[in-house]
Amino acid sequence: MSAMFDEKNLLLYLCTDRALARGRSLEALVEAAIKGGVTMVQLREKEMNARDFLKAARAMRALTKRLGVPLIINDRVDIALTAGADGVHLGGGDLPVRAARELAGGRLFIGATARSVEAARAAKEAGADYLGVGAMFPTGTKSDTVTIGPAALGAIREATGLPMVGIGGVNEKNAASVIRAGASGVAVVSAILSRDDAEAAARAIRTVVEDAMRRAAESARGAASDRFIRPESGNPG
Ligand code: TZP
Ligand code: MG
Repeated sequence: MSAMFDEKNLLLYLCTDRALARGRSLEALVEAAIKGGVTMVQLREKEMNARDFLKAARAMRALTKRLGVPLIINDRVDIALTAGADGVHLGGGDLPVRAARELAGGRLFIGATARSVEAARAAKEAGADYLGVGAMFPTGTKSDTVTIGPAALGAIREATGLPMVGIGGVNEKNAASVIRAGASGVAVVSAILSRDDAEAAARAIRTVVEDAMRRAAESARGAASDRFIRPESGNPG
């Protein structure tokens, strides 16, 4: 586990997809999204060679540093380390979490994709700081994924206690259900980047997520005080 990982970073996690920028500059879109309330950015480049990916990572590093938001690199530990990113996100076809941890030591946060309790336990054991769990809902952004839904995330949270985001088809209308299931936040691609106004889109999701977090905390406090009161139910006062 890296010393500096803060679960609050996961509140609204933007994953990039250059195809959705539709001619707009990805950096400008990311900047707008951060202004709207994005708390962490993952640079996700599936089409670039290593040189171009490194160049893009350095540009995104400069931007996110200026705006005070952590940067995660998708798939590539070497690029994350070279660009001075804060973390790396690893899926099934990438370096295993344990190997990435050996390479990076405490220099990177490590996020891992998990769709099952078994995979999530293995990622935790190997040293992952957080999990990306999905797909929550059907998505057109990634073809090789299955919809597992918020309840599966709840089971993974229960089993591991690790900080986690729900990803896949998340938008302002369904983000609250992901938080209620136990997520620390939501990871979003198209519901921010495919919108005409990325700042407003991010702000709308951030508001929903914070509201759902507040309600979840209130109901947890309510449940705790119920437990405290119940044994005294015979109390005449
Ligand atoms: N991993 C699981 S689903 C997904 C990724 C990268 C795509 C999420 O994109 P969107 O547009 O937020 O559904
Ligand atoms: Mg990957």
